[in-house]
Amino acid sequence: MPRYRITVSGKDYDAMADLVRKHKISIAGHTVKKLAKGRYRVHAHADGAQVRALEKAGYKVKRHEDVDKAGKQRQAEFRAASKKRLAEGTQVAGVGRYLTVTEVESALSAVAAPPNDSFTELITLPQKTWEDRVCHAIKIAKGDGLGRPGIYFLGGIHAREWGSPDILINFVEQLTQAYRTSTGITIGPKKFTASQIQKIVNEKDIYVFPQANPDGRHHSMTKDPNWRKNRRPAPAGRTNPHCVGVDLNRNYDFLWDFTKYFDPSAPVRNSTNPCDPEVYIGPSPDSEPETKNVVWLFDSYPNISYFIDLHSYSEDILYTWGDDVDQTTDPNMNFQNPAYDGKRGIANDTVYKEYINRGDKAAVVKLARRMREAIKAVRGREYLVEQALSLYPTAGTSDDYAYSRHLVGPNKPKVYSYTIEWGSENNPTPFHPPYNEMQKIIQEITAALLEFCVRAT
Ligand code: 0X9
Ligand code: ZN
Repeated sequence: MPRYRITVSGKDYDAMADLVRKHKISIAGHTVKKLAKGRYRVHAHADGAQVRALEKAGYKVKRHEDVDKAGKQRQAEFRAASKKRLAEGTQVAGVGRYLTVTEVESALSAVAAPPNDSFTELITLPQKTWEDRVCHAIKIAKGDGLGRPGIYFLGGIHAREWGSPDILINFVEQLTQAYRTSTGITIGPKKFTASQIQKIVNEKDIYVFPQANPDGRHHSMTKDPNWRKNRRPAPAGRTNPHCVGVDLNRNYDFLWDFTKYFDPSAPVRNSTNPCDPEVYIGPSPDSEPETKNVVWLFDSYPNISYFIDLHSYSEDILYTWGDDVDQTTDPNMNFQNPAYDGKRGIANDTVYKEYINRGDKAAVVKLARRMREAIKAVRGREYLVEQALSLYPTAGTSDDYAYSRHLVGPNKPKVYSYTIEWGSENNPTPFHPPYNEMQKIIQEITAALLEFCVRAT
């Protein structure tokens, strides 16, 4: 049965929460838009029967493209651009279409090779993926020494969000070239001076892990365009193709066992069912090789104090927390306090809210606004700076895990954390927009990341 991208609006918080807890709808874009008179609107994927059931239940539903058909169209464009390139003999990565999984890896190796090798290091991640792929990250830094802040950018966790690795490859290519040649970087009207670029590389350690889920991304680019999870084999006896894989952004060790920590009526976007096509949390926290690789970088480079995970879509810059509404007044009301088990995750109640230190909140929001301004300067797109929670709480995500590390483990540094959801909900196939639009997104997010590197101290 065809599945559609839909815009669905409901009359109040409970109606929206029911989309997840009662109707089991796959929410797509992150942001829930607040409309007039208490109504809310969100993007989702649903088949015809689900659309009819929602309409019957009183929701307003607008149907957009058939997601599989439109996704196949993107794949076809990608194949056609590859053929054309081959025929023309152009092997330059990044020209005219998304990079393949292999090209992301080779582009990263090229950036780390001479003439950049005196200020870069290619890092081989310790865990091979389920399909036996080896992943790499890059460290960009000239010199070393105590007190250098580490900044960690991650991409490619969700398979269908094709553009995050492309953004990060563009970022490392631009940064290393400008540093090596002592030049500035101009992105549309936005300018970074040569001296700003020198300072980033001479005074900070930049870690970039562009493609953390290569198996999933390859599957999405060549088979099922809407694939989100990794490719962990299905449990024995399960033949439904959706029983393959874990949602890596539900697998981190932060409130992972959501059934224990959340209110049973909270609309948590997590599932214990391996056959859930979207948000299966995995058999145990940090069970996946891809998750372990992300965590390994935090453990191996303890000066990392900033983290941004790139996702799509919605044009948002999200900051911690994602499990409940932030509060800055009661430090005892926190994710580690068992007195609140079974009570978390209802956005419009006062029973539980997640504690964040007031100074930290001010600092994360300030930097998020800097990124927002950089994005806007490129071509006017206005990203929203928001708490990650939205209406739907989550557990086991990278941003919350990264910021929680210093609260859980002794001697772990504090990591200010973000998720950027690039790309507009008005793009067709917004998880992987047509490449001419993606090129513009690459520019604006590169500007945001450079601005972040300038400002994060
Ligand atoms: O749900 C997610 O994993 C992210 N959205 S996406 O559409 N790319 O899947 C958002 C994660 C935001 N962070 C938290 N909720 N903590
Ligand atoms: Zn995502």
